[in-house]
Amino acid sequence: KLDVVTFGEPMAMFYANEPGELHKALSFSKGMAGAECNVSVGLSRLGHSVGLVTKLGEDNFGHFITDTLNKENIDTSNVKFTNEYRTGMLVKSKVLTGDPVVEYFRKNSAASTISLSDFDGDYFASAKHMHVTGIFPAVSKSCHEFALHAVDFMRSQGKTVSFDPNLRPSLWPDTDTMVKAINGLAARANWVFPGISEGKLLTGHDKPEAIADFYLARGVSLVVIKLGPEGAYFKSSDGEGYVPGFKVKEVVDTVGAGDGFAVGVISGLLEQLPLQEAVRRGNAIGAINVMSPGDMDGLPDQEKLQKFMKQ
Ligand code: KDG
Repeated sequence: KLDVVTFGEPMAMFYANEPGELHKALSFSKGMAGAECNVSVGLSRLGHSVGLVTKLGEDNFGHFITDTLNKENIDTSNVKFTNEYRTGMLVKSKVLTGDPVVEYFRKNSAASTISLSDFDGDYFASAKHMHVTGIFPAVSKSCHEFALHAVDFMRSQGKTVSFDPNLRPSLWPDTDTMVKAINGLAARANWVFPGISEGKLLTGHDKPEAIADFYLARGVSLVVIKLGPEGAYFKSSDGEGYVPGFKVKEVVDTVGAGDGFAVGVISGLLEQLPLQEAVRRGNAIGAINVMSPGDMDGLPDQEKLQKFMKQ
């Protein structure tokens, strides 16, 4: 029995230790990346049981990833290994302000070969909730099919599904294809968490209220829009509102903030917090996450989270 199941492409990540152009960096730290991994780690640290479904290369990065997931108490019994393809990886620059540069080495990766034949309905059905991001459907056509099937399957089982668009234009052939695919998945989910600029691009609307209405009209029950340091806006049939963000001492790395936000909202809703409180928790974990260098180092346990939220 799992609280949450997710699927995606975990990668080995090398992030530069000194600021500057990526090709000039000489020393890197190693970590695990992948939006779905970040969300899994965050939920697990807060005490939820999580399973991650993926395919990895039979190589040192693949084993590094399963070791890391296992250390975080994430169920890896549905992770497959292949000898034919390699585990994906990425390198990331260090910046003093703004977003770092990310370069991928993931084309034809092991995870990109995931297809419908890998879908294990019993495993998915053992979870109460599923989290999906818009990255995995961008990885390959067969990954896109897998994502659509997983969402339809979970909904047919009466489970809830959350969706974070997580737009990665560099992984899509063009903007139109990306927008269609992402909105197609979003409309199938219960809860959708776009960033404000993603929401603008995906819906053609500028205001958070209008972006939320776009998805509510398509059958989504809750839309939470991330507004960066300003916090978030939420709307559902139970109500709507703005929830202010938390003060951040020093922004170290913005990557992973959205994943932290998803962790907060999903865990809050699974713990039956009032909607507004769940969104506030999303803001808190997003803020905590930008204060640390890797994508997931900062993700808090319940104690660290409560302490931060009391400040
Ligand atoms: O959301 C953080 C992710 O962007 C990062 O961990 C890498 O999954 C990743 C991606 O494909 O960009």
